[in-house]
Parts: sequence; structure tokens; C-alpha cells
Amino acid sequence: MGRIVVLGGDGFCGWPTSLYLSKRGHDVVLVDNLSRRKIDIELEVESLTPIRPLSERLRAWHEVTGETLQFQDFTIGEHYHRLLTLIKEERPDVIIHFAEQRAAPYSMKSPAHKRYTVNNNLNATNDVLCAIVDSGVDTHLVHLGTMGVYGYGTSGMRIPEGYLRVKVDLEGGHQAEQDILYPANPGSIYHMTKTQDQLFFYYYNKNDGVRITDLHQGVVWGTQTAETDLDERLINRFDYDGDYGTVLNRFLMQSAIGYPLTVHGTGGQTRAFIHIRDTCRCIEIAIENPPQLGERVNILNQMTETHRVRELAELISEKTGTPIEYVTNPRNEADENDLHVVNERFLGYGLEPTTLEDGIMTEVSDIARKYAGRCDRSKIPSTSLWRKVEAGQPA
Ligand code: NAD
Ligand code: USQ
Repeated sequence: MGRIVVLGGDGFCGWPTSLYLSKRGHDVVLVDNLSRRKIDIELEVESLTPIRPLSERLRAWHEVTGETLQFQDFTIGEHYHRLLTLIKEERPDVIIHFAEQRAAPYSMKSPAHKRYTVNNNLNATNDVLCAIVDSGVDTHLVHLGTMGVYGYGTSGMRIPEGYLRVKVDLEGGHQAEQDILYPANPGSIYHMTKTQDQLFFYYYNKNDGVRITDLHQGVVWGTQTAETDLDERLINRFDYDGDYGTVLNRFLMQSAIGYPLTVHGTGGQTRAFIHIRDTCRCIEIAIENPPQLGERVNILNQMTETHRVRELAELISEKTGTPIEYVTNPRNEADENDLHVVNERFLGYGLEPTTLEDGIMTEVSDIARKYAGRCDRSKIPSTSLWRKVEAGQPA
């Protein structure tokens, strides 16, 4: 079993992944600066589920399973020597990097939020790569990227796993073929940081031979995994507010409290989705199938199905009777798009997708109903605007 460092291990994806790996016998060290909990204080909102302080989470995990998770509290991208020392001392087989500001609306709230997101995410990724090289430790870096690096529309082709094969015309009527990174097309400052992460990976892989897997993940839905369900003190976070809540979980929560489903614009936006349990499984698969020394950055599309936002709303509305409200879209994004994605590699490795049809949506609704009393309805509307002009201010 391996030694694994999880950066961002207190977050929505990082916490269940840490428990999943610990349960399977890996030695896991969590690093987190608790910035996500501090952002809750800034936004005056709390996770719908009553997440416990991290020390209580760790104690509960030990009590319930006998396993120990170590924890270090520092900022990746700032406390470089703590990160370097950790890598040198721990000599991890794998580092999983979740430690970024991940909400597009939060990244667009103000110049301060844009600058925070860029500073935090780019410095974090660069420091992780720089420290890996500096330490001389041969570790496999697994990063959580996003489907949003590609943009969401193509001229009908399926979005490939990271690389696009292009043919270029040479002099004399010859042609050359080459794989290039799929052209970046970010739709928010947050997504832009992820497109820039890709260049860091490309460079450190080319120059220093760092072994990297970049997982281009879709919107994650669901809350609980088998591990977080073991004890209420292990419960995962559930973001429902207009900045951090993601669309499907928001709709399920809104239907649980009888709040009209907030479809942005026409709801014709198609996005890729994955359940949180499959996130854990995909990361396990990525760990078990590391790139070899000298291999290029390994990019996989981590998603299991695509849906149009209004179809999700209609599905939930039909089941629950909750009305749909078409609100003015606060974002600058295409009203309607098709999305076809290649995801054969995870399926080939044995991923068995948890789909919306598996009835598991009920589990999320049950959680939402159970903790409905904790919801602050005033925090539901998404008020972060992509462009000043939409706020009635001069452009
Ligand atoms: P999250 O905000 O819940 O978790 C991120 C964690 O990292 C938080 O606990 C935060 O405190 C910590 N963190 C942030 N910056 C840090 C820093 N500089 N140093 C130390 N700790 C830091 O987010 P999440 O939903 O768990 O997302 C994790 C990763 O997965 C992100 O990189 C995100 O881009 C990616 N992702 C998430 C989703 C989704 O739907 N949630 C979808 C696709 C990709
Ligand atoms: N939307 C609504 N109503 C809502 C909330 C969202 O119609 O109440 C729409 C948005 O306008 C957007 C779509 O739903 O068109 C998805 O929004 P989202 O907030 O669920 O997801 P997004 O902003 O794209 O970000 C989330 C995660 C991010 C991750 C990304 C994966 O927060 O970390 O990178 O999903 S992806 O979308 O594939 O790029």
C-alpha cells in the first residue's frame, strides 16, 4: 500500500477521497489551510450538512476504523518550505492536488476575488511541481482539473482526452501530424487558472520528467460515500449557495425545500457530470495506473454523463412538483450547447458509473430534506455577475 499526500484534503472532493484511500490501506497525510471554511465565514453561509471541525473528523475516523490520518495546516503556494519538507520526509508515492479555489462564481465576484483565485491556484500548482523537482523524490502527481478547460462546445466532434491530433500543411505538399493540447477555452477566471495549470504540467513534465496525471473532471454531484456515511461526524460538505453550490445538488436541495429551480437563461447549457463516489474510484484508478518515467502528461476525462441544465430541472420538477424559474443568466456563457466527450479510458479501466438513473438522487434529496432547517434561503440566488455592464455599471 502506498504513501499518499492529499492537498486540499478537507474539501468536498478531498475529504471523501482521503477516507476512501485510508480505508483501502494507504497511509494518508492531509494538507489544508482551511481556506474553504474561512470563505464560508466571508460569504456568511454554511454547508447544508453540519460538517465537523477537522480535528473531530480525524478523531471520528480513528474511532470508527482504527485508521490514522495525519494532518498539516499550511498554504500551498505560500509556505514552500513546509511543502518541501513534507515531500522529503514523507517520500509519497502519490500526491493528489485538490488545493485550489474551485468556484467560478466566487472567482468572478470582484477584482479581489479574481486576483485571489489566480494567486492561490497558480502559485499552489507551481509550488507543488517545483517542490517535487527540488525534493528529488519520484512521486506521481494526480491533479483535479476540469472539463471547463475545453470550453463546452465543439463543431460536433467528441472532446478528446486532453490532446488533439492536428495535421499541418508543409511546403512541397507534405503534411505533418502532431498531438497538441486541446485549445484552451476558459469561461471564468477560475476555469482560466485550470487552463494555465495545464501549461505548468506540460513544462515540468517536459523539462524535469515529473510524472503527472491531470483529471479533467465534470460537475460533481452527490454528498455521501460509503466512508463518509459511517458516522455523522464524517459527513461530507454540501454547498448550496449561489457561489459554491453546483447545479444538480442545488436543484435537489431546492426541490427538498420547495424553492423554484433556478435555471440560468434558457437552461440549454450542456455540462458533464460525475457522482462523488465515482470521483473517489477514478482517483484510485489513476493511482493504480501511473504514467511511466518519460511519458507525457496523462490526461483523462473524468465524467460519466452529460445533461442539459433545463432537462435536469424538468426531471426533478416532474418527480417532485417543484416549479422551474428561468432567471436571467448572471454568467457570460453560451445559452445552448451540445457536448460530446470521450471518456473511454476510465470505463476501460473498470469504472462502473453511478448515473442519475440509479435512484441515488433520492439519497441526495434525503440529505437535503434532513438538513433543510440549516438552509438560508437568501443565499440561494446566484448574484455574482460575469460582466459589470450586466450590473448596470459602465463597462
Ligand atoms: P473545495 O473548495 O471543497 O476543496 C478544496 C480544498 O482545498 C479546501 O478544503 C480548501 O480549504 C483547500 N485549499 C484551497 N487552496 C489551498 C491552498 N492554497 N493551500 C492549502 N489548502 C487549500 O473544492 P472541491 O469541490 O473539493 O474541489 C477540489 C478540486 O477538484 C478543485 O481543484 C476543483 O477545481 C476540482 N473540481 C471540482 C469539481 C466540483 O464539482 N466540486 C468539479 C471538477 C473539478
Ligand atoms: N446553473 C444554473 N442554475 C444554477 C446553477 C448553475 O442554471 O442554480 C448553470 C450554470 O449557469 C452553468 C451550469 O449550470 O451553465 C453549471 O454550473 P455549476 O455551478 O454547476 O458548475 P461550474 O460553474 O461549471 O463549476 C463546477 C465546479 C468547478 C468544476 C466545474 C466542472 O464548481 O470546480 O471545475 O463544475 S465543468 O462544469 O465541467 O467545467
